[in-house]
Amino acid sequence: MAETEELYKQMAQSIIDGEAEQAVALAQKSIELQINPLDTITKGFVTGVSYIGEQFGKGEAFLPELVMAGEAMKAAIATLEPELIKLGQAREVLGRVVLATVEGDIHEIGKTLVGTMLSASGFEVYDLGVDASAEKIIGKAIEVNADLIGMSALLTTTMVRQREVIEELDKEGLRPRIKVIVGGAPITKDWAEKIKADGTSEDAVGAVKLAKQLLGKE
Ligand code: B12
Repeated sequence: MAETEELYKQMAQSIIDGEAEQAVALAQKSIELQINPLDTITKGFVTGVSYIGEQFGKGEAFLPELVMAGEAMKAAIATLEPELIKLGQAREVLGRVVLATVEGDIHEIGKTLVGTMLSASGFEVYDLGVDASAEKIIGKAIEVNADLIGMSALLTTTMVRQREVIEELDKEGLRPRIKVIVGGAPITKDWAEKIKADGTSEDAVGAVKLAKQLLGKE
């Protein structure tokens, strides 16, 4: 529908402009129009955040713009969260997941989205937030008797932390009982295999599918 396409464009633009209020208003409008919140995120808001990321990479956008875009993105996703939760119809607890962005990395938007989708699908999620050390992640996994650890890394300099956590888990004999999934913009299947993770996915819907597969809950 042309109207929906136009709305997606406005959503992307609100992120590019770092206009959190506008982003929230557009997210609310999408709810009124009963657009699938996952489409709103991927076809609308993510387009904007990807664009600003590219511009930043090319030196054509600067840190304050990145920060504003990040804030607008967070506000939009927070508005959509109740709708995302409605999407999943969790009836039983599928497993316990410890989720975190690795040490040295403060990107939280994708990780939080993965957490919301996992919760909505029936997983019990312990979200440790950002900049989480290996010790903190493993300690929590032991404490809550986790079935799965999910680690997000958005920087090429922090993705190595995922390997450190996996090595430490191996050393402590906690695998294969605890499965590990990794994700974030720079994470590839090759990387996941190389560090002996149990899998990766490039989006939140795929992360839920993967988690279910690994825990035999499909
Ligand atoms: C927003 C943003 C920020 C915001 C973050 C705000 C916040 N509260 O999270 C702020 C401004 C803080 C920021 C800071 C920095 N950033 Co930044 N940032 C971005 C940007 C534009 C978007 C990230 C995002 O939110 N995407 C939207 C979400 C929905 O997507 P996602 O995170 O990829 O998550 C999805 C998947 O990856 C997957 N997924 C994610 N996690 C997980 C986990 C699991 C287990 C699984 C299975 C799947 C999964 O599912 C998610 C949902 O679909 C990216 C560009 C990009 N294209 O990624 C740059 C980017 C990641 N940043 C970059 C840089 C360089 C920085 C800074 C170093 C800049 C600086 N000079 O200070 C700092 C680093 C600070 C730090 N120590 O972490 C670079 C990284 C380059 C590199 N190769 O390492 C990028 C790629 C921009 C660029 N092109 O240069 N950033």
